[in-house]
Amino acid sequence: MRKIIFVTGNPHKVREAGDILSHVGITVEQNDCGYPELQEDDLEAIALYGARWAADKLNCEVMVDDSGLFIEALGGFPGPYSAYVFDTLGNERILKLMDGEANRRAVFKCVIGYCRPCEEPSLFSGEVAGEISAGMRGCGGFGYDPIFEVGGATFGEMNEEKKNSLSHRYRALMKFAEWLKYR
Ligand code: ITT
Repeated sequence: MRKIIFVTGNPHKVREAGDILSHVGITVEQNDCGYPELQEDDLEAIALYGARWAADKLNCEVMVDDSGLFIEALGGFPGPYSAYVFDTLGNERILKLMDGEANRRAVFKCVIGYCRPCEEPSLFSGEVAGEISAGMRGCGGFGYDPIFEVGGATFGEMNEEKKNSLSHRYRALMKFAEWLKYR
């Protein structure tokens, strides 16, 4: 098994990535040293900077994950600000913003950044289209999972195996694992 340091403060991401990557011979170990999150409009720039910064700081190969929920009716909000908005508003108030809104379409995106010390980072993105539910449903998962619905069920209502077979994170990590095979 190849072990990769996953720099994140979010243990839920580590568990999901660990489950997904275990099927392709990779284990992940969390390091929560944190990295400066640029105030950028796209997840790619945040992941790129974070991966390079963490590889140089820890002097080993690392991965980071920057994710965001983009709600169409809200012009892509909260997008790259998803962590801040989750901490300040939370799911209930996002649902209030969506009150009476017929267009419930949303996309969850994940960008994995990978880097080795003194090398250029590589990025792998994945996304899944879904809808913002009318209310919070399900007690699985974390973050926005109770309000993000795919095929009639929220991520919060799915078991881990189901979410990890179709999520934005799964899609990004599969591209990463495929690329890593030859590195
Ligand atoms: P790190 O930056 O330390 O990795 P974070 O939780 O701040 O951890 P993000 O900025 O990528 O990570 O996350 C944006 C927000 O979206 C944050 O509130 C997460 O909890 C949430 N989030 C990320 N992935 C999610 C998923 O698969 N399901 C539900 N919410 C998710």
